[in-house]
Amino acid sequence: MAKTSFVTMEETLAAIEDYKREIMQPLTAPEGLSGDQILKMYRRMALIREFDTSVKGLWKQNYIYGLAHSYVCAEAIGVGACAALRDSDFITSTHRGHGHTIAKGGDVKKMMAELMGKYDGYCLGKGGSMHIAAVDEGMLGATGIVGSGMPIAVGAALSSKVLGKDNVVVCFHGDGGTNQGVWHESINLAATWDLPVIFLCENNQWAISLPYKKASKNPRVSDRAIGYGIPGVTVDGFNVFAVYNAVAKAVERARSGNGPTLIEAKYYRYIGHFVADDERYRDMATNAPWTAFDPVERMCRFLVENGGFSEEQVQAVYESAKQEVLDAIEYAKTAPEPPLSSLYDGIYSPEFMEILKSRGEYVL
Ligand SMILES: Cc1ncc(C[n+]2csc(CCOP(=O)(O)OP(=O)(O)O)c2C)c(N)n1
Ligand SMILES: [Mg+2]
Repeated sequence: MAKTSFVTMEETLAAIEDYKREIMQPLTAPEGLSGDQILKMYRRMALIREFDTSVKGLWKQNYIYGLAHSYVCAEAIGVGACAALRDSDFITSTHRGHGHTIAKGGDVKKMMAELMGKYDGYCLGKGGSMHIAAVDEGMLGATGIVGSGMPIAVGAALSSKVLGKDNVVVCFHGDGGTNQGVWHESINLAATWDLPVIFLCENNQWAISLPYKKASKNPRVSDRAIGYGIPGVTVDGFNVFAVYNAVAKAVERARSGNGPTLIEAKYYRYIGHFVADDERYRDMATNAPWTAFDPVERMCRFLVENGGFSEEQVQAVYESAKQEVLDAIEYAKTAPEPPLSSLYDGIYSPEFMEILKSRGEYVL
């Protein structure tokens, strides 16, 4: 079957020129971040890259159930954003949640076990890739329903405000999510009540096979902020420091009671939408020019050329992340399956379980 390409090579090259002219920012280390912190950010990016690259192969070998959406080429966004947060802050995620979980400090062993449906996984093997949650890390959950993280983030921000805490929430979402009704309702409510939430749109210019410019007349998501009376900014989504700076500023505003910010981190998904995507909707040759902005490679170049690290040091950090993922895969492969007795665990509250048992409706 002939491919239907919604984006031609000519349009791709024009979009790249627009990105270079309007969005791209040079990597400059933010003031206040130590060399050690910057190296840790690179290691998190490497962990995400290695984790999600492995997932595709493991899925093909039937180790991983369901589907999985890779965060490869978006590493700068999750890592840049989470580096600007405290451990006690929260994030909400999307269907592309591995990267967000790792960026927030998630343990790759527990994540890999979760993806393989094992009992040691973050959600006892019941969440899998698309519904992974790591509440102890402040990661309130990935979700397969586009846009559905928005009200969860607003709810968490409301609870923080009502309880008098100073936690903030970063709400990751895709460009496809911005045309859901709940996106508008959530931002309007958060803006009206000055809630401590940062709406972080990962604009990769595609919602599966639909280019964003065919879904919205104005391709700049951040322009919408004016409609809610909050600040809006577009940043280079391939640049970990650009994301860090924008989120740090928004966090300061949110923590001091001044309400939400809408940040659009613009990048390009030059890989398939999910593990089974044959990208029939586009000419795969149009992906190649975008790989020149690979966020992990850009960070690697920065560290060697401007960060004061040797190539060997940077390579060693990458290799240690790679080994951590390999160890996680071995661990998850041999981790125990969930026992039958765990069927209801994590589904109902203990109180409700007692009610079920008293009604004789608890079958185990
Ligand atoms: C409410 C809803 N509609 C449709 C889908 C099918 N779907 C899954 S992912 C996706 C595209 C999401 O695009 P975007 O929000 O830009 O995120 P990206 O995958 O590009 O990161 C769609 C339409 C869904 N999961 N939920
Ligand atoms: Mg998208």
